[in-house]
Amino acid sequence: MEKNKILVTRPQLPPLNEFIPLLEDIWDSRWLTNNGKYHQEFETQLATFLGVPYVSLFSNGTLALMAALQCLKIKGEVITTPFSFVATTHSLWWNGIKPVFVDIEPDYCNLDPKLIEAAITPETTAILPVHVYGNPCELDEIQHLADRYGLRVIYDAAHAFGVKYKGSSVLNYGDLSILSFHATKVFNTIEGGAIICHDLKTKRRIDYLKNFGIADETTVVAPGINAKMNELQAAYGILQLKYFDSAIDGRQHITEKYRKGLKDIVGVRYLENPVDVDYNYSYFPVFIDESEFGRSRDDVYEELKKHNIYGRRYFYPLISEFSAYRGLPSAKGLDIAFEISRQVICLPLYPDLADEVVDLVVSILLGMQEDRKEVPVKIGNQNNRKID
Ligand code: T4K
Repeated sequence: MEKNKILVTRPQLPPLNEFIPLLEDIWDSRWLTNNGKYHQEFETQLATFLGVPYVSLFSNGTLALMAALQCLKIKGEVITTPFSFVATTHSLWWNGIKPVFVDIEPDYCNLDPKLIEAAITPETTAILPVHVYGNPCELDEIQHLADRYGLRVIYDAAHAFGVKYKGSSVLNYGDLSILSFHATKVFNTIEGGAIICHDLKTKRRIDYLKNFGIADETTVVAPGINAKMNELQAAYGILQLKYFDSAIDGRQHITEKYRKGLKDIVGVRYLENPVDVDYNYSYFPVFIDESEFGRSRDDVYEELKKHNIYGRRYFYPLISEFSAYRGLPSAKGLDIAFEISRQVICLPLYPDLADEVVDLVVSILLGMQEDRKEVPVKIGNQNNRKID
């Protein structure tokens, strides 16, 4: 039963026979971590691959976020989105920064730049937007606001590995961007992450911060942390780069198949690729409009589970609903994010997902809609369902 479960994602691994010689080399060298040769090589290759100036590897995306905030000495209040994985806001909390939630726009579920200005106070120092599902935020508008108010911008680009806007990496926007290479991401190093920055001085500072602030044997220049990626993961990451493009092709194929299958189902919305964007097909969220589809998002979630298909409700509940944050004044009135979080379900998506699974998901959704059509029309329907 466990084995037959179709989960929302399945990590892509490099061929084991290619990894073993690298492991043997690491075994021979006895150099396991602390800026080893694979770490250095992976940073160089990644920068070229992504088309960015500098990459600093981390042991995960959360520590990369925390260190990015430290690097820019961010304090006070930071404007961010409630529609993300909790790590985005937790990184602020761990730095003693007050999160200020601003609602999202309904199309791509990213921070709504039109609402940012009203949330700026004398305490605001930065904006922490997220490229949710890998779809870029309104990059130019956010930068314009940041310039106008003297704010820093740190992008949580955990979902945006390989995404380009107008031919250039989205990671080139803002002051810093962070990536996650967690097992569930389009590009994984088992666990892992990175900060992308624009100049060598900043990279040096980031590199100190991820290694206890150590500059040399007798000098500690900052209260750093331990957030280094080890040699095994760096070697694994170098191998993964070779397979990224084919993985994206596989994801694109599955995404297009879903879109084709779902296009005529009323009340099921999916995202098209944004204009001017080379997308990475990292997630396939669908949004269930209960009043049109006749069944709720949770009905869909449960129905899929009956067929051993485990979608995930990323991101439900909102971060602003969790106990640590719900007392904040900005946790209220996030109407669009609230609505979207009740509609969204991410369907299984990974490069080698079988076409038959997509067909099954589509037929389950079609079947649910058919069932709805058979519901007799009642006057004053308690569920407020629209009957075609
Ligand atoms: N910012 C954003 C916007 C993020 O989305 C994340 C992480 C971060 C920051 C922080 O980056 P990291 O510190 O994680 O590098 C998962 C991931 O753990 C998390 O990395 C990710 N976002 C988040 C969106 O998803 P869960 O709690 O959903 O993970 P889990 O264990 O339930 O796994 C999800 C699915 O993947 C399951 O169906 C099982 C499958 N899976 C999972 C693992 C770990 C596998 O098939 N193999 C595996 O090895 O959080």
